[in-house]
Amino acid sequence: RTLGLLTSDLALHAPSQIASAVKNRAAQAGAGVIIAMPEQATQAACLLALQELLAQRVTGLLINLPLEDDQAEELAALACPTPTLFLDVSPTAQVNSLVFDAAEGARLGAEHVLALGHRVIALLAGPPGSVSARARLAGWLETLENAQVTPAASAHGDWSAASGYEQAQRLLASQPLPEAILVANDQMALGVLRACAEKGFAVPGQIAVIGYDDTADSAWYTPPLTTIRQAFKEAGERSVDWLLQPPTDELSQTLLPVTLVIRSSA
Ligand code: IPT
Repeated sequence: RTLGLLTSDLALHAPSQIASAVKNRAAQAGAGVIIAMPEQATQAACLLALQELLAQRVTGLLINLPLEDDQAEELAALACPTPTLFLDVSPTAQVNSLVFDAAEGARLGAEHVLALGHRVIALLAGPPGSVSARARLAGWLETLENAQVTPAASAHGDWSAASGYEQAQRLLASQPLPEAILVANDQMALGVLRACAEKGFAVPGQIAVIGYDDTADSAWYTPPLTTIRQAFKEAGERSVDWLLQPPTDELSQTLLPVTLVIRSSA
């Protein structure tokens, strides 16, 4: 048995940690994993990569690419009857999915900074082309709105630490200075922490910073990062178990819980 993994850029921590868990779990079960990583996130590139995996006779497909509903549905139709599971789609897509609860994660993060008493809150979202990035942003906005707080400033990064650093320059130049920054992933939060340190802003004393992911290194940032935990290892393992023993016929859609991990940055 061989599984195919179609993944976002493995230079990013979250997809690489998922891939690692997938590879390990599959190996335990005596199955191999072939990895395809389309260079561009276009639908044409995704379809091509999927066809290449199918040509290698994979017995199951795991798709960890940010996809709009119609894109995912088109890939699922092409893959049929090979069991296929999507990890980065909206729960509204009519495909088999195993996704983390973005609305809940965003709410936990925003409520945490509100509970700390902060009202001047800046947002650093992920790329607008990512469904998960948009869902996290929507969750923040809804939670802030319920508390009658308007975001003091907002920006979009591309998930990388470099983009977090760049966008933080803008957020940190806004007046009044944000008391807290909600960041859509830990790698961008790493860049934000660096920008704060360079400008002499104490975290969390002057600015609270909260990330999202809880990747394996986030406890080792300075200061250790407060973040939303997505249990990537468990998600990778469950995906493999599902693909090796797919339930019959019915659409299988699982929403995975996330948790707030309080460390020292907020
Ligand atoms: C998502 C991560 O939260 C983000 O940090 C980035 O790595 C992104 O993946 C890459 O596509 S997790 C995904 C399963 C929604």
